[in-house]
Amino acid sequence: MSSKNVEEIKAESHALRGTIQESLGADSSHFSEDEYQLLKFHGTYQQDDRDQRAARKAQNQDKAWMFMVRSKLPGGDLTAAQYLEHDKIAGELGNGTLRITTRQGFQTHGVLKGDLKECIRRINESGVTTWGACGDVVRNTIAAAAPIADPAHRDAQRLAKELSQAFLSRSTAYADIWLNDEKLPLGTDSASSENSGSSKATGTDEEPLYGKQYLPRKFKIAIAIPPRNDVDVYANDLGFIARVEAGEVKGYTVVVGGGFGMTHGKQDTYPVLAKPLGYVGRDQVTETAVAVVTVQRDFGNRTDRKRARLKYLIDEKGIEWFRQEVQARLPFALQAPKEIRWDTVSDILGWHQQGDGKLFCGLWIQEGRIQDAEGVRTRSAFAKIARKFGFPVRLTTNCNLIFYNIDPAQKPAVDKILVEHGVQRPEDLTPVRQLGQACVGLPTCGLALAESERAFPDVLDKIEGVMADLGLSEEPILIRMTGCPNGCARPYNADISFVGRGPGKYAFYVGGSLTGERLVGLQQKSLPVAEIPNRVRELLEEFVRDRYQGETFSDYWGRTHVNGPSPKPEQFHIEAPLQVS
Ligand code: SRM
Ligand code: SF4
Repeated sequence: MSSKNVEEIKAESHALRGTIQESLGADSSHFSEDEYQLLKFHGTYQQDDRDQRAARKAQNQDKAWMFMVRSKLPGGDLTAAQYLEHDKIAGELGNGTLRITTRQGFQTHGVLKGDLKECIRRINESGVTTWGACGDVVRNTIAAAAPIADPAHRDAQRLAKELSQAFLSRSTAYADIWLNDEKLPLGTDSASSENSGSSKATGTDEEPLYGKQYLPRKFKIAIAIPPRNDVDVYANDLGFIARVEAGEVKGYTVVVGGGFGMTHGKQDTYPVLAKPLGYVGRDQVTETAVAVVTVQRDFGNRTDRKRARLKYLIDEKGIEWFRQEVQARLPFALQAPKEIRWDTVSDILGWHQQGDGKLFCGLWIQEGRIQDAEGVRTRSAFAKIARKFGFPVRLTTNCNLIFYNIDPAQKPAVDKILVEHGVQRPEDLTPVRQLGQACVGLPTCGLALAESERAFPDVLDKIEGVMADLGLSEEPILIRMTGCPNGCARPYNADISFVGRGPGKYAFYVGGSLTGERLVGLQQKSLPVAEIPNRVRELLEEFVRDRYQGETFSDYWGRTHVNGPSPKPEQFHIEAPLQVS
């Protein structure tokens, strides 16, 4: 363990350089703790294969060190060439899979230290960056995914790229370490396309926005377009919700202070949904974002990282105080937030018109893992489609993938490739399967307490069995799982969720909603995985018995239960019976 805290490491890092360069060239299997903290800002996490940990320890061997590399894709957009380069890198330098993340990014797992520089350099050469994909900065900006070509979605995508550029760290450390010292000016279009969100260094170590210590903690921004909350906007530190009139975006309602991380049993940590702050014109969005981020930079907690997210600052000081602080940094007045109505957090899957005569095809990916498995060769299918047709790709925060700009005449040929490779047709899946999501978890995540991505398909098989027994196969119920309480698959606003507590054990939560606007409550502190089907059966039997005709599980729960006014920390830590209204 390092003797320094993260604030000291950042302050002494020479704009995020530390000794990464030296260690990269050294003949060692991994980096030091201080370097590990700084590496995150460069978009990579040092990990070890946890499946091998016990056996290697028993044989007195070092951990099986490896790296996860996270590509930052504002709005989830990438060109076919960028997709293909990620696919190639995953095969040549990673573990042969590509993981779509719950923030529209890509993760390559299993990269060895000796290949790290090549991996990051090649991602950059394709016009995508990993700079700021992790660390105490503004992370990947997510944006509503589809339909593609209507003015609102086009604007959301443009805005994601604008915000991404505005919050890119200006330090040249990244270029110096990973890009063979080539220095490309910020905003220069690389060979890629305007889709890439590409970023390279700027030729300076000054950080006018972040300062020497960067932000107190990670910071997340989302852009949503009602009525589809496909970015789960309320889970973000800062959200912009489009106001569309006569097909045009007039401005954005601003919501602040969402965040899901917590620690089991630590009641001063808890998930929070973002709250309304105001409404701004389209041309005022970036300035507003800078004002919000800099209030968090100046006032956020820098002594306790568990309480350093914006949500705690707003809880401590109050939303009125926060509004005044933001307002004081703006040359225009924040207007009153607009009323917003949501339908769902789901993606639009399958074939659809994109708004300009072309089609898009939304494809469901099991837990976002693009791979070739027995009978289902998703990775080969997608590479073939990207190579043959050159369609651009958009990733979604539900970890699905969209090919777009497809000429209707090309549809049969695309379908043929999908069928030949055994790729699941979304229409063959139950709504529960289409909606469900699990975080990465074991074996790569160093924080996982229980299985997640690897356990979830089997858990859902069993839940689907229960639902079929009860005649509920067509019901849209949002079920999510995470391997620990950090909340990476956003379990705290789902209908039903399982949050890892220990091997084979999950905290069991119920009561979020299909629109992402309500938080769950704890039902059972520790539920063994084998008991999940019976526990869910009990819950759904009550639903079948008490629901009004046609009522969704979300609406039924909202009508019959009170999870407590949120944020109410106890509701996530104490197994209190929920009040029945
Ligand atoms: Fe996350 C940490 C994976 C989205 C909250 N998250 C981690 C790490 C890096 C573990 C670590 O710190 O060592 C995980 C790496 C696992 C691996 O092996 O790949 C990890 N988080 C992920 C991804 C890949 C999950 C996935 O299944 O896709 C998502 C990457 C998104 C991206 O492209 O940037 C991911 N993480 C989220 C989200 C969801 C979101 O942003 O919409 C959350 C909840 C929202 C929030 O931020 O509050 C989330 N991750 C966390 C936290 C808790 C933060 C907190 O405030 O307490 C941690 C732990 C931490 O930061 O200390 C964490
Ligand atoms: Fe890892 Fe926990 Fe995030 Fe899952 S929720 S990826 S186990 S940190």
